[in-house]
Amino acid sequence: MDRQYIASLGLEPVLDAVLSGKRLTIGQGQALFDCPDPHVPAALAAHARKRLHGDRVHYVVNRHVNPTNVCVNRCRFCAYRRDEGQEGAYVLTPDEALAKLREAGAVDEVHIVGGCHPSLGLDYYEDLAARVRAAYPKASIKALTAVEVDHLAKLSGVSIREVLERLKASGVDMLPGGGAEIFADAPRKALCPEKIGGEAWLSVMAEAHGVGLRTNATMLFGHLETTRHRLEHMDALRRQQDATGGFVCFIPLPYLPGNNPLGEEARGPSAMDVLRTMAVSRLMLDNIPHIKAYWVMLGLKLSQLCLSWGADDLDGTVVEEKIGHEAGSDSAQALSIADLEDAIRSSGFTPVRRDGLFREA
Ligand code: V47
Ligand code: SF4
Repeated sequence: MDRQYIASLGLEPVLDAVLSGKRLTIGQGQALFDCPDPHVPAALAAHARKRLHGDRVHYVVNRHVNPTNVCVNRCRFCAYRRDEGQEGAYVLTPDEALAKLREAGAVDEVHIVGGCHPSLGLDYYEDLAARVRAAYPKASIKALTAVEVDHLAKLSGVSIREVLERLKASGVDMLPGGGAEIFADAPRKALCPEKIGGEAWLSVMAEAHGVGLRTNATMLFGHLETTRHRLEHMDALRRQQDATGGFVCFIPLPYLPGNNPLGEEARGPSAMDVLRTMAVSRLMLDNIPHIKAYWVMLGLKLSQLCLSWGADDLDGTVVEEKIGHEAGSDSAQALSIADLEDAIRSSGFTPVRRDGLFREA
């Protein structure tokens, strides 16, 4: 793709910024969303991705554990939550959670996330994390979103810092990126009015970074938000990253419209919108090292394409996933190491097995 062509689309300043590693403005991000030729953001993101990661694409051998689907919040996009006592509501005992983990065999990452239960306090999660740590001394434990941490602080009557310190002392290495949704007030209030706001989410993450935990960050898109809201979300994350530096990976999550109260009021992003959002994420988030194409929500084939649009991670073997599948994801429940490596190689990249913190495993 030549300079003259990019200049003819008014994007020469964006090209220069990308080539010199200069931070893009929100306006430049908007120009990439609005560019009539989607191959331009693709080519620029591929360049940025190559500079950071060469032809490497990461994956992780992991297992998800969702301790409970009972949740006091009622996010309208959520197909997973249940009220206490409702049919299908469950809480795993730590023994049951450990048994589920053992079924998966050896793993390099354990991902623990669930609902905000009205009475399951911090003790339960400390016990669970400590038992996972004892059973998997070397695995990364990625547990509890900023929303769950905030909920536990309120429920157990302790500060957010204390929750984070106690989780860390029990063996937790990092927090997953969930609960960020979209920071902008208007769509956030319409989607998940009970959930902590964007600023509070960022503040929990800042405290987590402050106690030495690393974290991921997500963005749910393709529902009620505009592309401007997405750019503001990315801008807030990179400013937080400038200040506290603990974000490891950004995960743009496509809204899935199945079995939830929001339903077809929003239809989810098109494949092209997913690809473009991956590319813009890679280009805007100059200080977050990794961009994940989460195959569970995207499907494996679209995730493979994302690798040429800025993503450098496919996530993992996973084994059992509830949040996306209850919302209508028709991707598999699990992939083998061979499946993931084949998917990466057949997309033209070199697979790299990693742990939760992106250390080679
Ligand atoms: O915050 C809920 C999303 C998230 C729907 O950190 C939905 O490595 C699409 O954050 N359509 C939880 N998305 C999952 C999550 C995650 C997943 C994998 C890896 C990591 C990581 C984090 O799931 C929620 C919400 O944004 N979600 N419902 C839905 N209908
Ligand atoms: Fe609860 Fe999380 Fe579902 Fe919101 S997305 S209702 S916080 S389980």
